Order: sequence, then C-alpha cells, then structure tokens
Amino acid sequence: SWRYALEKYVAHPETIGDGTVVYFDDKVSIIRDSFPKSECHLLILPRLTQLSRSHPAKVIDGKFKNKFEPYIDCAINYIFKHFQEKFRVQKSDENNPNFDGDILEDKDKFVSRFLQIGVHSVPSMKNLHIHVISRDFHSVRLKNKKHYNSFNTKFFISWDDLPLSGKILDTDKNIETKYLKDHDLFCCYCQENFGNKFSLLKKHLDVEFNKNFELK
Ligand code: GMP
Repeated sequence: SWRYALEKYVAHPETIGDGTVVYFDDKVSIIRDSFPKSECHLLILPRLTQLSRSHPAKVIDGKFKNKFEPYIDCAINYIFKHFQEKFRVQKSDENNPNFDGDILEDKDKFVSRFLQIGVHSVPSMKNLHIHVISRDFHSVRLKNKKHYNSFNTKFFISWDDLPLSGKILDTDKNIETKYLKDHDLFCCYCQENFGNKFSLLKKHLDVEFNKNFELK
C-alpha cells in the first residue's frame, strides 16, 4: 500500500540513488519529502522496526527526544544552509514590521522564525516520521486546504509539546474533519483569516515569502 512508501528509506537507504536520502546511519534516515509543502521539507525516520511501526505521539518521550536531538540539529542545519545558498534577505522591505535583516546570518533567529518540527496527529504514512520543515509554505506541492492545515492547526503536534504527558492525544475520530476540513485558513506570517479561500491564501503566501527572501 502507498501508506508504506517510506519503508524503503528505512529498510535500505543505501540503495536510494536519487538524492532523496540526505543522511543515514544505523539508527535513522533523513530524507527530503518528495512532495515538499514548503521551500525545504525533511523527514526523520527511525530505522528500528518497532519504533518505525509506532504512533509518534505514543513513543516520543524524553529519552527518545534526547536520542534524536542530534538528528534534528542535522536537519535544521541542512535547511538553514539551503536558505543561505539559495536566497538573500529582501532588503527592499526594511519598512515592513516583520523585516529581519540578519535572518540568514543568525541561525537561532532563523530557527525560531522559520523552522517547524513535529508530527501529525494522524500520520498518513505508516512509518514513523518527524517533519522538519521551513515555515514558509511556499511550494507548488502545497495544493489544498488539508495540506496547509495539517501543518498550521493543532493537527500538527510540535516537537516542543512532546511528550504530550498531561495533555492527551486528540483521538477524536473527527479530528481530520475538525482541523483539516472545517478549520479556517490562517496565514502563518500575519494570522490573517482566509476562511475557506485556499487560492487566495496561496497568492498571499507568495507575497509574504517575497517580503522576506529573494533568489540569489
Ligand atoms: O506525512 C508523510 C509525508 O511523506 C508527506 O509529507 C508526503 O509528501 C511524504 N511522502 C509520501 N510518499 C513519499 C515518498 O515516496 N518519498 C518521499 N521522500 N516522501 C514521501
């Protein structure tokens, strides 16, 4: 089934010769998402069979996080470098209240502003994967409301909120309807509400992206 399409990167990453695998060792594979929902979208896949078959929110505890922190850093560095190589800061918008002139020099600043790390409440793919994605949603592969809302509502569980401990996983069968379908579209840069108007949001996301970055 397509739900196991990530299995090959877990089972034999060394055989994938198309550049999708950016790093692997005996514990994890880090791959580029083939349908990136932002400018840069990586997935971290644990390779241990038992972990790979588990629901992320049920197995990511403090111990797991400590073990995976170096791989998260590796993915963050990859994304930061990608941005540094491809873009420069859009200097013509210094009057924009969100303007951050050194965002491509200051990694911590870039990370807090443009990095999103976490998992989906209801993962579509069966192999456990952690999303490390730039928070721009500037991508031709972002094609519908569901794609956008899966990263911009409580459907997305942030790495910092794991383990869920006190809070419990929202197992409501209707969680997909609630967050992906019925939830309004809010711009992740300025919080403007686009309701159900996905194509308007898409155009707006272009404008917002171009306020920050221009191609080198
Ligand atoms: O949440 C699962 C993620 O896996 C989604 O963002 C998909 O775009 C991504 N995905 C689905 N199939 C494949 C595949 O065959 N290869 C890669 N690299 N990513 C995939």
